[in-house]
Amino acid sequence: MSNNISVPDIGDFESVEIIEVLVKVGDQVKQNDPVVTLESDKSSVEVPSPFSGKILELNVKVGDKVSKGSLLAKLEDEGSKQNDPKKNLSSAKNEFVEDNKLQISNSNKIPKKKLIQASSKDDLDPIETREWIQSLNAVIENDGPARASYLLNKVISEAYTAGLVLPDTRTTPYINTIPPELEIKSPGDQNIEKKIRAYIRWNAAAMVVKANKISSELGGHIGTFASAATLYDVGMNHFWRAKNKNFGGDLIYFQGHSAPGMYARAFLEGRISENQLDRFRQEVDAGGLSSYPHPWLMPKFWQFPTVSMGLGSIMGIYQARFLKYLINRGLLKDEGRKIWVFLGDGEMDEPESLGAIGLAAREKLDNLIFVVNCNLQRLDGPVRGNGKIIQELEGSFRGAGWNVLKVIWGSYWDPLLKADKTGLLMKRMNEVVDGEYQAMKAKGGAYVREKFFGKYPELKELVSSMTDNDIWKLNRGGHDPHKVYAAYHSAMKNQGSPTVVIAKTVKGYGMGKSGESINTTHQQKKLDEQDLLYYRDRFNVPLTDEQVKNIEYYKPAESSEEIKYLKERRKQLGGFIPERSSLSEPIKAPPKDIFESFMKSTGDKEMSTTMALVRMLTNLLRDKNVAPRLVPIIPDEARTFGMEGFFRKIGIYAHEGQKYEPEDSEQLSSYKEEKSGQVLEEGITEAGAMSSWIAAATAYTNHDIEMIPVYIFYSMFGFQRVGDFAWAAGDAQARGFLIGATAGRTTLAGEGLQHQDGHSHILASMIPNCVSYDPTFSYEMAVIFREGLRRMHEKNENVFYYITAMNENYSHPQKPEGADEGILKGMYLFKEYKNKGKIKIQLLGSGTILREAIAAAKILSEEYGVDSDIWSVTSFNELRKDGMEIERKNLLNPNNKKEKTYIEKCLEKRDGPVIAVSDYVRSFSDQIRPYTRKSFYSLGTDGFGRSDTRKNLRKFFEVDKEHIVAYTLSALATEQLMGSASAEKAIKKYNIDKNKAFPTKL
Ligand SMILES: Cc1ncc(C[n+]2csc(CCOP(=O)(O)OP(=O)(O)O)c2C)c(N)n1
Ligand SMILES: [Mg+2]
Repeated sequence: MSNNISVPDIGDFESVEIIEVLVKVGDQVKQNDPVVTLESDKSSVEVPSPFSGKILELNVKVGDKVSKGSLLAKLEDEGSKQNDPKKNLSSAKNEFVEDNKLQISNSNKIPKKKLIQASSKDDLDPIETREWIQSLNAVIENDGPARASYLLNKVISEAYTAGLVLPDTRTTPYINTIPPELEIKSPGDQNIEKKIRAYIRWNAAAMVVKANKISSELGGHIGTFASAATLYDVGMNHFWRAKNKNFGGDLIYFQGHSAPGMYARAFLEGRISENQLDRFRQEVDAGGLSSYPHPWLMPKFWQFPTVSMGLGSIMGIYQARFLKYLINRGLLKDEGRKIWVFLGDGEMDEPESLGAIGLAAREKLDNLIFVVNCNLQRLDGPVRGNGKIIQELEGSFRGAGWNVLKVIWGSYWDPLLKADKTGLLMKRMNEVVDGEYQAMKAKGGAYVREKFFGKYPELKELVSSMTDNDIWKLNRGGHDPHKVYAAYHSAMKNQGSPTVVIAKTVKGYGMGKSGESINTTHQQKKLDEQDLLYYRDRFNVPLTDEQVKNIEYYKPAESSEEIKYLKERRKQLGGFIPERSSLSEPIKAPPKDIFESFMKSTGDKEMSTTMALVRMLTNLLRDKNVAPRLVPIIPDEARTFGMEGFFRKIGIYAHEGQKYEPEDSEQLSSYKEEKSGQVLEEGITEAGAMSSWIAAATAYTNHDIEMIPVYIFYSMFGFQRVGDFAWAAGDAQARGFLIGATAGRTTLAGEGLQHQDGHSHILASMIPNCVSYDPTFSYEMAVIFREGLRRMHEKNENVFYYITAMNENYSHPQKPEGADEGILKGMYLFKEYKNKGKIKIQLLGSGTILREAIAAAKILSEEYGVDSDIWSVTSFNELRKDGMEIERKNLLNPNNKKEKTYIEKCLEKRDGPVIAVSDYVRSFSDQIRPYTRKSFYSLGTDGFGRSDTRKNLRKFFEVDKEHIVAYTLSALATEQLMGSASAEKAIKKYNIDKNKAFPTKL
């Protein structure tokens, strides 16, 4: 029996062209193997075979036009069933049920918590209140917390039904989430850990103070790590598992300006020398330590650049999501690895910090743990003087669906809270604002007695037997290793949601008058002798006064119990952290034939470079080495770029699969979500998409697997929108492709000022390891893309590619013989006009405007007798890099024969001035001006964009063929290579308005 393979529902398109036939008669195909590729004027899509079997008959050829239902081929049936979307659906449903089970069983783990008795002046009937509370306690006692929660939920539903206004439940009281009786105790030796922490604190402060003795230019921070030392130490001693050959490793995003603390620990571990500590922030001669976590500067140490506030948060979230993606796609095994992200409370104001917490909850990222160090201060002063940052954050995270663990009070508070039968202490804790809490830690025990406890006589009485010093010792949760341990332990166990540990600390903890909890703490980097002696005494660091005055570091002997303990703990946890390494295998670059079709002329067929790129990616999905590693990342623009064919072909990643039958399920490009889906369809979040890209682009080091991320976006919403992420990507040594689509100021016609990009290449050029290209033709795109794959993913060079792709359709010529090298270096000779032989110009063009230059050259030759060499400049940026480097070399070697820049080699034997044109601002092409050693005129798109047709826009910005002709003739007159009459004639002929203002002023 035979089966027909016909064109399925292809959406809105009628009569689309077949551009590839991927099977022959006699071929054995499997279900879902591609049979033909169809291309509309916007996108290309493969038609998969609905069955397995042998091709009996082919009914179409390349160039044929087909519509829904057209017969493509006949297949000898092998009895395989058609792809059943309903089947996928039911498996997704099963997963859903499983997930729900997880949540239900989780809810059994709600900690048993005794409610305290409530009483206040607002309570009209305290006896009744007590009865309610006693009933609840009885249910918890007898039937367990699950039953108690059930009953409460029922009561709440009833209350809503009765129209009661219920209290806002986003926040819980201002006490620790985990009650003392449910705290899991640390198995560590607290005495030794305390000593280790003291030495780390000391050394971290000493390195900053020492550096600033060398020069106050060097800067540094003491107060941040001083507040966070316990939060880090507990993780290092008990939780964070390093990467080694048996385990992938937990990933820790350290708060950027707490870096001295990490160096100080690495010093005790023997990984960083005293000499290096002495070189904190003195990196210019090798061997110094970088100010903040910078993998570029310390590539074997730091993993994540975090110091630009807010980036760590969102990059950590997408890192956790990408880890799940790799696991769900079967590329990594699930080892229960965790991503920990340390953040400052001030930092949480960055939109990026909270911007993706919804995604983290939605994706059920239980591999993610945030620790927000709430020392209540930022740089200038309090984070929320009039409010409570911890409560505010709790509300945001709980509202988003996170597991929130507040660690507010240290163990010294436990007996007081226990003794507080009326709830008054908790009431006082709730009503004091952060500005007051900060002042209390700056002003001592007597002040706290008066201001905090003194408000209510009962509370004053509660602490009457305590000395001021006892009151001063009432510690904050983030400084109590027991509380921190219990929270981390609970965070590690949590399933089904991400966790945030919100810890309350004191900024500049231990710094005393010089910087504890005072508004200027953040920038305190100098401690005088008295301050240092105080700091030593506060933490019992065994240094003599003399040693303190000399600001010596403290490191006990290798045989000491502290060093042995510290090393043993790390050994148990698999090695040191942070440490950066890569064990990934390179990916073999695909054979040339994958790209071969792009090297040929497209004849009359018109297409955009975006379409060419999408076709290239489709071809790459047929390469067995590359296909599984490709990570297409799209921020809700797949249809804009003609990539909807990817949805069905490789699926959209969705950790819960697809729980619904998509509206377009019958169509070839239907919206298919899958647990093992490959496309990261990010929705409208450039920051999120970029964070995904960075996670994939650094998978070679963080997960030891080389991935090939290709993030495609509107070029205007690229570097301009997420420039700081791109900079961090460079620091992190990302490898992957950024594709700025719909690029150019005049090429994206109708969209107007905010969409039209005339400068993304300039922004790209600022990132030292970003290689950028503005290709015109599909063969240029193919040569560049292939080389990118080879350099980054086969040769593992630490560069990333930015390539612009356009949406203008035109036909593409065949690749000129031997053009490859020039395409990659940045320019090659595309065409020469040498019929007249007298006057000549060098016409340089990039992107779509090269085509205007080509058209102008024809006019100049035919109508004005001007010859030209037309150069396709694929990268002004790469040419500039070469120019700068060679020029520097020549200047440094005045005795030697001058080396030539690549541009010079291209142009030295060519006559005439240079006219350089692009769809970007003039400074893009101006970059190469000094290296051409010729008179140089640039035309570009300086000014705000606006909506109009391409033709009108190019006229407005004066980059159309008519302006190129007129300006060229005028330049030739300026150069005295011809008279001015021709230029005047052309200006008149093309109606060029000499009185029009310069476009930047319009
Ligand atoms: C994007 C960005 N803006 C500003 C800064 C400068 N800066 C560094 S630390 C800091 C204050 C940080 O306060 P917080 O997040 O509370 O951290 P803490 O030191 O208190 O732990 C500021 C404003 C920066 N690093 N990044
Ligand atoms: Mg802070």
